[in-house]
Amino acid sequence: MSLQLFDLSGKRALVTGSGQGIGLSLAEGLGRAGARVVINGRDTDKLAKAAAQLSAQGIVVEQAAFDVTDPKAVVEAVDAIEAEHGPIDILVNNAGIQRRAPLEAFEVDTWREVMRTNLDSVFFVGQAVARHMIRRGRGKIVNIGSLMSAAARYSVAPYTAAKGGVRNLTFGMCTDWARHGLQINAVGPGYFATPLNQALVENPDFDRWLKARTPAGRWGKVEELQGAVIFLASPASDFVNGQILYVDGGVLATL
Ligand code: GCO
Ligand code: CA
Repeated sequence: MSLQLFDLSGKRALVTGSGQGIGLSLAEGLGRAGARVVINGRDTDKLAKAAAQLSAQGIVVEQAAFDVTDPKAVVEAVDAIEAEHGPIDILVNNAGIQRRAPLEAFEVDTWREVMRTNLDSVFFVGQAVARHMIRRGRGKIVNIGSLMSAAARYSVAPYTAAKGGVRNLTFGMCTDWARHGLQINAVGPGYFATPLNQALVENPDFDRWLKARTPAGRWGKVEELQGAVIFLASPASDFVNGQILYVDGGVLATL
C-alpha cells in the first residue's frame, strides 16, 4: 500500500522552535503521521502548553528546552535526547525569527540575532544530530528555508541572507552527509498566517499586495506545510537529496 511510504511509526522527530506557529504545526503533522515528537523552544511554559495540545491528540511528545543558538547547549541537549529517549531519526530545523527594517537602518546586533537564530542554529543542531545519524547510517534532515531563500522583499534583507544560507547549507549537508545514508532537504514556505507574520496579516495594504502577488490568491494555512515535511521525513523521499521544495501558492512561478 503506497501510503505506507509516508508512515513515520516508530520514528522520533526533533522539531526546533516548535512551541508555536509553523514549528508546532509541523510537530503535529509528524505526530499524526506516527512519529514520536520532541518539541523544542526556550520558553518552558510555552513548551508545556504545546506538549499538552499534542498529547491531547494521542501524539507521543517529549519536551527539550534548549537554546538552538548556543552550540554547547545544543550538543548537550541532543546527546541527552539520544541517551534518555532514543535515536533522533528526523530533524526539522525550523527555529527562526523575523526582524524588519530598511537595510541602511538595520542594527548590527539585530543582524547578528537574525543570522544566529536562522542560520547558525541549522549548522549547530544539524551537526550535533548528524553525528548520531552518521553513526547509524540513516537519518532525515528537513531545513525550513523560505520564499526568501530565492528572492527578497523590501525590509527583510538580513532574513533573506540567512534563508539563502539555509538553502545552500542544505546543499552542503547533502554533499557531505548523503554518502552516510542521510537525506537532507529543505522546505521553502511562502506567506503563512503565523505569529511571525501577524503584523503583515493585519496590514490591509500588505494583505492586498500578497493576494495579488500569489497565484493562489491567499495566505497559506500552517497545516498546508505538513505534507511537504512528512514527505521529506519519510521513506517516500529516500532518493531525494539536496532539494528545496517551495510551498508558496505559486509566488515563485510567476512575475
Ligand atoms: C516577510 C515575511 C516573509 C515570509 C517568510 C516565510 O516579512 O516578508 O516574514 O519573510 O513570511 O519568509 O518563509
Ligand atoms: Ca515563560
